[in-house]
Order: sequence, then structure tokens, then C-alpha cells
Amino acid sequence: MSDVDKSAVTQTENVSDKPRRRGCLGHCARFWWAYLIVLVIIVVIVVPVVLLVGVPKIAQQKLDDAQLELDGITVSNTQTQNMTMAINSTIRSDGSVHATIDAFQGVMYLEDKQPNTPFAKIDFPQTNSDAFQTVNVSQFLPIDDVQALTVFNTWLLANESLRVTVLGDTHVRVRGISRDYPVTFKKTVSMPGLNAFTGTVVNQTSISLELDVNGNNFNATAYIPNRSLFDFELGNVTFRNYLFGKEIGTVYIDNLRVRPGMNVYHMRATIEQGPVVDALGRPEYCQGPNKGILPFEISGKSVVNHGQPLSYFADALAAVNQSIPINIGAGIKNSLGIDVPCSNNTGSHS
Ligand SMILES: *[C@@H]1O[C@H](CO)[C@@H](O)[C@H](O)[C@H]1NC(C)=O
Ligand SMILES: *[C@@H]1O[C@H](CO)[C@@H](O)[C@H](O)[C@H]1NC(C)=O
Ligand SMILES: *[C@@H]1O[C@H](CO)[C@@H](O)[C@H](O)[C@H]1NC(C)=O
Ligand SMILES: *[C@@H]1O[C@H](CO)[C@@H](O)[C@H](O)[C@H]1NC(C)=O
Ligand SMILES: *[C@@H]1O[C@H](CO)[C@@H](O)[C@H](O)[C@H]1NC(C)=O
Ligand SMILES: *[C@@H]1O[C@H](CO)[C@@H](O)[C@H](O)[C@H]1NC(C)=O
Ligand SMILES: *[C@@H]1O[C@H](CO)[C@@H](O)[C@H](O)[C@H]1NC(C)=O
Ligand SMILES: *[C@@H]1O[C@H](CO)[C@@H](O)[C@H](O)[C@H]1NC(C)=O
Ligand SMILES: *[C@@H]1O[C@H](CO)[C@@H](O)[C@H](O)[C@H]1NC(C)=O
Ligand SMILES: CC(=O)N[C@H]1CO[C@H](CO)[C@@H](O)[C@@H]1O
Repeated sequence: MSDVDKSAVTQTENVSDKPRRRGCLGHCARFWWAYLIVLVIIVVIVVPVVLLVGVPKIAQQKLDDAQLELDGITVSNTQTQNMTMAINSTIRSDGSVHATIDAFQGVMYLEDKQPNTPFAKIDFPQTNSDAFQTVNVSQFLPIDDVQALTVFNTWLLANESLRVTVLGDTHVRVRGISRDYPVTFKKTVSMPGLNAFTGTVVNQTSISLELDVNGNNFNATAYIPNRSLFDFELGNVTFRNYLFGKEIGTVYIDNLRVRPGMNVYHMRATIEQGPVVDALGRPEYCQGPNKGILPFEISGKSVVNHGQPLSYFADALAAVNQSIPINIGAGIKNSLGIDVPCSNNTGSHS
């Protein structure tokens, strides 16, 4: 097709160049019909073909080549049936075509989870084809498919990275051409996941074992790392607390909002004392490098934000057991002045 195009252009140039030369007059006059045919071909065939097939193809190609980058996602005002979702993104392209891409509704789904089920519908604004542009949206998001949202949250929580696809149909308008062309916006982006909050630690010198009015016998500062781009409002979160595969208590974190970076929160808990004291007496935990450090595990039990239960977070948090080693031995020593002895070695306790 481009060959036809090129020769057509060359021949039209000849039409305007040659009349100055004397020889052309005769030649041009004799072959006027040939020029007419070329002109007809250009007008009747080439132009429509370029407009109908070429431009949409190029427009789709340019759109496919553009890069979408998600810079930040905030999930707030979380309620049982809806939330507010804000996305800051950047679109990069070569900027060679001057075009406008209509506003459109795009769905988001996990690329690697079959069948691909949308967990959110986002309204993207009109954009242009500038080489670099930021697209920031913030919208009310009704939860249409709580199951799909829960699966997405589970992947976000459990995985080191995950791939999300944004898909939507829209129209593109190229400058100088009056019609709109349908195009499909489809971009898959890879983003870091929370990796089950690996690296969560409890500051051992902050541990208090005083019984409070709610019956909590553990209170400490927790450091929760967020490797992801997500900033989300959870609310009041409770976790089941396990030690050696046995549930021994409940952990509470109030008003939890997980932001990118390190999150520092008070963690309180009601924990059975018997299993903890027994464990501290075991040879592996009563001496040596792991003295006092017990391998606790927690998994989500409930998430309630201003009275609204959020199952899409609670079920995701329940799908993983997150390990948090806690130097409870040091806590007991600081708080109560007691050093739990090795249970079978009375000699070392002096
Ligand atoms: C988006 O950018 C705005 C302006 O810089 C900022 O206030 C907001 O927190 C960002 N939101 C997200 C979701 O990153
Ligand atoms: C959002 O969901 C809550 C229930 O979770 C409902 O009470 C509220 O009316 C909803 N908001 C809107 C604007 O639909
Ligand atoms: C979008 O948010 C980014 C920060 O993430 C900010 O730098 C940019 O100016 C915002 N763009 C618009 C159009 O608001
Ligand atoms: C992400 O995590 C989910 C749930 O743990 C798991 O089933 C899935 O295979 C993981 N996907 C990837 C791509 O790692
Ligand atoms: C741990 O907690 C103690 C007492 O609350 C505090 O003085 C100390 O700065 C904390 N350490 C870190 C690393 O935050
Ligand atoms: C936990 O301890 C902190 C101080 O370290 C205190 O501010 C907070 O009120 C305590 N929480 C409870 C529930 O006792
Ligand atoms: C977490 O550990 C407990 C105790 O070992 C177990 O009963 C539970 O099934 C585990 N949960 C997950 C999601 O692996
Ligand atoms: C402690 O001693 C008892 C009986 O003497 C024994 O059965 C048990 O295995 C010992 N425990 C440890 C942790 O060594
Ligand atoms: C968390 O619980 C406390 C005490 O019950 C309550 O005052 C607070 O409003 C709750 N916070 C949220 C975000 O639901
Ligand atoms: C402690 C930790 O993992 N922090 C990371 C949290 O996420 C941001 C990016 O969103 C990283 O820059 C931090 O290093």
C-alpha cells in the first residue's frame, strides 16, 4: 500500500512541475487521461483506505506502544459496599501523532488469574497524545463483585508482585481528521505486592504486659512495612494469634491505614499466658541466640471501619499466616522483672 502511495505522490508532483517545460504540453495533453486516473485513484481509493484502515491502525498501534505507569493508588472511605479509589498514573508515548483519546470506563483485573474478572471499574478522563502526561483520577467506587475484589486484595497481600490489566474501549480523534476511530485501551502493569507484610517487627523495649481495662495483657509498637504502591484504609483490625500451630489469643490494631513505607502502630493483644511461658522454657527459647524470641503467627479475623465490616479485607488477611517473631522474653523481663528459666535446667536460673 505504501508503494502505491509513494508513486502516487511522485506523479502528482510531476503534474505541477512539468507544465513549465515545452515538451510537457504535448505530453501532458496527450496523456491527460492517465493523470486523471492517478488523481481518481488517490481521491477515490488511497485517501479512504488511509483514513479507514491506515489511521485507525496507526492510532491503535500508537496507543498499544504507549506505556502506562501506576504511581500511587489510594483506597479510602472504605465501606461494606463501596469505597473511594484514587489512582495517579503516567502515560508515556513517542508523542508523534497529535490525537485526543476520549474519556472511557476501564475495568481492572488480575492478569494472571483465570478467568479474568474485573474487581474495579474506573472512569479515565480524556487524554491527549503528549509524550508525557499524568492522569490522576479519584472516584466513588461501588463494589460490584466482592469476590473478585477479595481475590485481588489477597494477591496484593500475599504476593511479592502482581500484574494488573486496565482494559477499555474508547475513541481517538487525530488532528485534522474529522471522524472518530474506535480503539481499545489495554495495558498490563506489574506492581509490588505486600508480600504478607514480611519484615513486620515489634519493638521489644516498647512491650508492656500490664492488664488494661479491655483485658489486653500485651501492648507494643509494631513496625509494618508496605512495599506496595497502595495506601488503604482498613479501620479496626483483629487477628488470630498462633503459637506452634495453636490459636492462643487475639491481636488488635485500631484505626489501621497502611501507607507505602514504614507504618508504626500500637498493637495490643489478649494472649493465653500458659503456652507462652511453656514455650519460653523450651531449650531453643530459654537460651542461645533465640532466647525469649517466640515465632508467633497472625492471620486476619475481622476488619471493621466505622461500624462497617469489610470482608474484602478481612478474608484477604485471613488467607495468609504472617509470621512475627516477638521477643516476649525481653518484654516479660522489662515489664515484670522476671527471666523465664529453662524448664529442665534449674541450675541456670540464679
Ligand atoms: C496523587 O497526586 C496528588 C497531587 O500530587 C496527591 O495529593 C495524591 O495524594 C496522589 N494520590 C495518589 C493516589 O497517589
Ligand atoms: C456505600 O455503602 C454503604 C454500605 O456499605 C451504604 O450505607 C451507603 O449508602 C453507600 N453509599 C452510597 C453513596 O451508595
Ligand atoms: C498527578 O499526581 C502527580 C503526583 O503523583 C502530580 O505530580 C501531578 O501534578 C498530578 N497531575 C495532575 C494533572 O493533577
Ligand atoms: C499470588 O497469590 C495467590 C494467593 O496466595 C496465589 O494463588 C497466586 O498463584 C499468586 N500469583 C502469582 C503470580 O504469584
Ligand atoms: C522502641 O521503643 C522504645 C520505648 O518505647 C523507644 O524509646 C525506642 O526509640 C523504640 N525503638 C525504635 C527503633 O523505634
Ligand atoms: C499501649 O501503650 C501506649 C504507650 O506505649 C499507650 O499510648 C496506649 O494507650 C496503650 N494502649 C492500650 C490499649 O493500653
Ligand atoms: C495458619 O496457621 C494455623 C495454625 O497452624 C492453621 O490452622 C491455619 O489454617 C493457617 N492459615 C493459613 C491461611 O494458612
Ligand atoms: C524436660 O524433662 C522432661 C522429663 O524430664 C522430658 O520429658 C522433656 O522432654 C524435657 N523437655 C525438654 C524441652 O527438654
Ligand atoms: C475502633 O474502635 C474504637 C473503640 O471501639 C472506636 O472508638 C473507633 O471509632 C474505631 N475506629 C474505626 C475506624 O472504626
Ligand atoms: C519498609 C518498606 O518496605 N518500605 C517500602 C514501602 O513502599 C515504598 C514504595 O511504595 C518503598 O519505597 C519503601 O522502601
